[in-house]
Amino acid sequence: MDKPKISVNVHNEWDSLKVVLLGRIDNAIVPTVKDKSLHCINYPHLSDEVYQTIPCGPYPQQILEETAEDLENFAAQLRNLGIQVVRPKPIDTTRIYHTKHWAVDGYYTYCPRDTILTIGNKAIAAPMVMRHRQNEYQAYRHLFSSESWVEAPKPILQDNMYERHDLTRPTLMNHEPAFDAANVMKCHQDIWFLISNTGNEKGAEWLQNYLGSDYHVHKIPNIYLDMHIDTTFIPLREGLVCCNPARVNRYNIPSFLKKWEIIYAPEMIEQPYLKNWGPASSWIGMNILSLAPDFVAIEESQIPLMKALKRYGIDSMPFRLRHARTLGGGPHCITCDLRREV
Ligand code: DAV
Repeated sequence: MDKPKISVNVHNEWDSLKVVLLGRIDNAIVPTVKDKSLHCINYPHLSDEVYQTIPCGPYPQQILEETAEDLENFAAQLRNLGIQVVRPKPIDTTRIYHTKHWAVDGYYTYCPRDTILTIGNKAIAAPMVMRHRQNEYQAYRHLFSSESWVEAPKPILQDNMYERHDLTRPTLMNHEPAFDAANVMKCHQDIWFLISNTGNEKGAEWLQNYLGSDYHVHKIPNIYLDMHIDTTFIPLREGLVCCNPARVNRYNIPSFLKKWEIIYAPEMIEQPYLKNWGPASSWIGMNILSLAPDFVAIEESQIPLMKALKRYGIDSMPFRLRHARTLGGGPHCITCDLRREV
């Protein structure tokens, strides 16, 4: 018999976590089809020549094995807290996925956050910006009933959607709605949407239109152009947000955050990582997952950040995630909250 489907209930980033989706490392690869989408999204700063030399295919065996172990241990820690943990179905990332316009292989299911956006009682399969990830949602579909499942229209993603001549502007163009789910933070009716290489204006407008007038999608342009919102803003509870001090300051802070109390993240503790395998910066260390308004899951080496949070009454559950930077995913990225309760 099929497992019962998850009934989604998520209104913010901090209510008490009851059910969580945790990624898998099985079959993770860096795509071998080195097209313009992979270049402009994951490696915009690399020249054409250097881009052609980046490693691709399966991650080194040690990275895969240690990450599988870290994820199992993290799942056990979460279950010990009474949180239900569900996992993606392994997908064949080497299979070629094609549309009329292009053909690519896959990537991974290590970061469900990138692909699935839960708001209210819906799980939205995002209109992914990288061709290699357009089919990734298949790994998650089985978890949800048809009432809770929503698929955003798939963008066509022709070559003119990507442009990396001027890196002071997003490399993702605005011809059609496209965004990764990890560009979004949820704070009740206020939805924060980072305009960046992984989310465009039309994407924010599609989301606003889909959610309707009960919600306000706040576009956040000109703060961080690279990938995803969750190394820049981490809302911790109503009125308290952790910000990246290298990107956010009192001059560029979005006006809807003016009344919020801000914790500027302390300097990150650098994790060892394999250069050129992944697109993440050292700020992946501030990518934390709230378990409750006063309790977060955090990568174990980030002790200064744990101390900074403690001053605001927030305790930490440290856990091991040795290859967060190489794989481009910390605690927030590798999870997706499916149920939170007050
Ligand atoms: O700045 O390190 C990481 C992407 C997280 N999903 C950064 C982006």
